[in-house]
Amino acid sequence: MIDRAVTLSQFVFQQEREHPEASGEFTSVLLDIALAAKMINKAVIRAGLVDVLGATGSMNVQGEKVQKLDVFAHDTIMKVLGSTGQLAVVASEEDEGIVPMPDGAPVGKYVVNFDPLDGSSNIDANVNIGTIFSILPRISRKGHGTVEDCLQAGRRQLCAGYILYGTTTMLVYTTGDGVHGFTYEPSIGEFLLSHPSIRTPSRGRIYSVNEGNYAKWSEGMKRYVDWLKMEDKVTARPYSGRYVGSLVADFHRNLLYGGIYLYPGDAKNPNGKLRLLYEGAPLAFIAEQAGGAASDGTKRIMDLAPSSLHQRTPLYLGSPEDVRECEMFLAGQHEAVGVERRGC
Ligand code: P6P
Repeated sequence: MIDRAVTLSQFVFQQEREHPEASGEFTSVLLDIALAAKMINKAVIRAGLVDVLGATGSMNVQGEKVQKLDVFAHDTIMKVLGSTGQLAVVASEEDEGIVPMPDGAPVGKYVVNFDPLDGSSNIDANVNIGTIFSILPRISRKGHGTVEDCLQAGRRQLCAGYILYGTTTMLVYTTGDGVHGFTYEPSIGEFLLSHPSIRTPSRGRIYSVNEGNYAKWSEGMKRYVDWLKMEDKVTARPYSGRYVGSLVADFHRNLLYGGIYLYPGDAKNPNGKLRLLYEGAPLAFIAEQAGGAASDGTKRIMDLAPSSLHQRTPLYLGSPEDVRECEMFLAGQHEAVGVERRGC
């Protein structure tokens, strides 16, 4: 129960006071990301109006260049983060390589990996989209940051979070001390604490996957999803299928309600579609901090050491009992699941 309005800044500084052991120095990086999120939010919620406002070609009524929203989001985050002096290097899903700090700008000791606007293809349908970010410590000693600074396992993250843009825009993050959600109040330009200490149910009743790929799935994956859809009161099946096609929206709903998000590898793409650095690792940190789990089907996502910036990974994310059962099906141990669930 929240008895008073607490802003994101007040909350993070309060956390710092309560946990003197936490350096918390990256707080200003988190608050800079929140600033960029407010700027992106303003553009995202107006995106549908650009045509209505009579944008002609690539210029809108204010005479501004109308950018693709994901490019705008990327540029906005780069503009805000590039001048803070806190970062050594950033990596964006929108850029092929790493982006060092501008020449002459101070080089700091943190690294940010981010997906500036995940699910942006949904914007024209007014479906929620999101920004996903990770803050890590640099490991290189001096000078500009390096690609190795970005290619660290998820367990090295100091902070991970996402912003979910929509009629209600939310920022959800963890620094390893639980997961906390803030709802944006545009009239005062603040993210206000609305979901302190989010815990995800140990088991859900929702599965989120693109079943259009069914024919390309492994036998274990097919068997798991078929099993979820079978009628069985003892094991609370069938589950409900809920798939927005926007990872941050699907993940956020399942985080609160319980359930599992699945993006498997398949015959065509053995490592699936989603990126380890920009999607898997940050959401895995959040899932685990909320009591959930995140796997690539056999291994913990947080333990995977990326070998390239845009490396993809199969992703099974959400309620721990659901993720574990999924792993058992993928490993061909599905008979054990039936026995386990009945407790016999
Ligand atoms: P598919 C959006 O393009 C995205 O990266 C995620 O936000 C979303 O969950 C997934 O891809 C949807 O992919 O193949 O189901 O359209």
